[in-house]
Amino acid sequence: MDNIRIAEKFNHMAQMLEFKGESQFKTRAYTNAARTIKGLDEELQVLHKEGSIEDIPGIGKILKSKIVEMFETGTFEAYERTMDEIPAGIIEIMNVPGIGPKTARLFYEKLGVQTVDELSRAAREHRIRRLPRMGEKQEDKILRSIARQKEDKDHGRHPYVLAKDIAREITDNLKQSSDIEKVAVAGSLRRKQDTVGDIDLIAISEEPEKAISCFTGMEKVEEILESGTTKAAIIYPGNFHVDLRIVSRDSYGSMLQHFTGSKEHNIHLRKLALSKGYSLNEYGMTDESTGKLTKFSSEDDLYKNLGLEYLSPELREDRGEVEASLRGKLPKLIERKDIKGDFHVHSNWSDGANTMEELAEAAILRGYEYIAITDHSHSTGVANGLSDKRLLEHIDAIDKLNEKYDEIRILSGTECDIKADGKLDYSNDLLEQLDIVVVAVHAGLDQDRKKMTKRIVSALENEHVDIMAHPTGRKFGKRPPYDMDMETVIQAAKDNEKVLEINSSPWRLDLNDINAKRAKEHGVMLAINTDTHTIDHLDNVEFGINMARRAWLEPDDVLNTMSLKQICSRLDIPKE
Ligand code: DGT
Ligand code: CA
Ligand code: CA
Repeated sequence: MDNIRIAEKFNHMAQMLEFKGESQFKTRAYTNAARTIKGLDEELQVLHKEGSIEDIPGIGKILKSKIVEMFETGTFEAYERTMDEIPAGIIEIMNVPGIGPKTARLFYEKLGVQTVDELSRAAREHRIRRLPRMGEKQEDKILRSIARQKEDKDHGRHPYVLAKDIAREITDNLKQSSDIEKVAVAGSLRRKQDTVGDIDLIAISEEPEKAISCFTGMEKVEEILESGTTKAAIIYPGNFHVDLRIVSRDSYGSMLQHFTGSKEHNIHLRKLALSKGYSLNEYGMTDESTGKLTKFSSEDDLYKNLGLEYLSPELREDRGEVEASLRGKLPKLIERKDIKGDFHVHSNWSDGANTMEELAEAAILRGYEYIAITDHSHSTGVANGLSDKRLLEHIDAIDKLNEKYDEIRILSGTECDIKADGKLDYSNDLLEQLDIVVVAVHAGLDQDRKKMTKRIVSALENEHVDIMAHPTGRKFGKRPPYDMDMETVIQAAKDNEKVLEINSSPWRLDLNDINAKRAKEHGVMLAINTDTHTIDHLDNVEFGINMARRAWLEPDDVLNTMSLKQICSRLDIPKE
């Protein structure tokens, strides 16, 4: 452990003690030591060997013993104990820039706020401004800090689609080795999170060292970070950190489960195991009274032993899945085969690459019953949006095309702009002539929260509107979501019986899992659309399904699992 990390731990300890209301004397000892350590020219490890740690001003016997403890274990006992005493979310609150231990304590004591999410809700509900020394300004500042911190966290993470391709390339490579029996993806990538921090792989091998050198010896490896006897870590092009762990066949299930996570899910499982008298870790389950270790070669067995139904990796986020599994109430998650069509597709009439025919045939190939062609409206000038006149021609062209195909129904649609004032780009008379109206925000994204929310809500109140596309507007690497009140938008969708989109573009994934789950809980239906601009994009539906599964969606929650007949009656579309 290096000086920087040791200093960070001491600073962290000081924060926690201050939160607990311990004496200044105690907290200062830690912050002073941290400052001193940061300023040292030599590593503490070296000073320790020379026996001169205690010569450092401000570091006495007690702190020295903690430093030595950190050399050995990476942490110290008092630190871990204090961590356990404080709700995990509080630590995160103290990490929000501008919020120190005293303020965190105030929020905790007066408002019961224990997580960053709760804090953000309290600010939005204007409960912060009523506290002493707080006001409207502080509330705004807190919300901005939380948003900025979230962006920073996302920074350095990779979109799922890129990580998936890299993982595929590496696993294909490893599978060729005769020393590797099996290789599997774990971590956030297996849970199909929208972004991943690093890639985690697990391999079964009877020759761990050979397996490791096969991994670290791959041609494209840019840097070997670690190369041990059972685990290794490398940097792969694109700044991908990849971890590999080698396991034996008999504990494969335990390892895979552990390194699939999430961390929060694992913590919950460990608590459950403890309540039954077992301790659980990556090697198996140990009977606390006899000390007997049971290993698991499959995840299925592991979950069964805990009295749980098997949990799809997408659900393992500690968002209620363990409780649901205990009650036998897990959702029957949606699958790709449930999808019967797509409601958001662009042709070369606006900014798509393909003709309507090509799109129809690609949809037939995928076994779809319907596809909506939703070209842009005229405000989106850059995307060659359709004028009123061209929209009418678009409708005619689709009518003609429908005469040609028996296998599929082409729905005439639009992706209509919601203008800055909330009005739509086409008149109601025009919208009425379409089978389906998808609306979206494309310009004026920097409106304030109130305006943007109102803008979207007024679009959702239009009787001709069916679906709100990419509701938050985020794009990985390009822009964060625009500022709007999701809760209000979801409620408006509910009140007006509108559908919210899960945009499957791997650069959007919007709604994300959390918002889509919230929408479902409010009784709002979702549509998994691809926003296709070239026929290959139709297969992006896979990424939308990932989000939907992470949001606990079942087929009945998703509009495009309905048959054409059901769609026609729900959307009031003439059958022929
Ligand atoms: P990422 O890489 O940030 O997208 O997220 P994960 O979930 O892949 O996290 P990672 O790579 O740090 O670790 C992989 C899994 O290993 C994680 O999901 C659960 C398990 N794990 C790692 N560290 C801990 C820990 O401190 N406690 C527990 N219970 N599990 C851990
Ligand atoms: Ca990971
Ligand atoms: Ca990792």
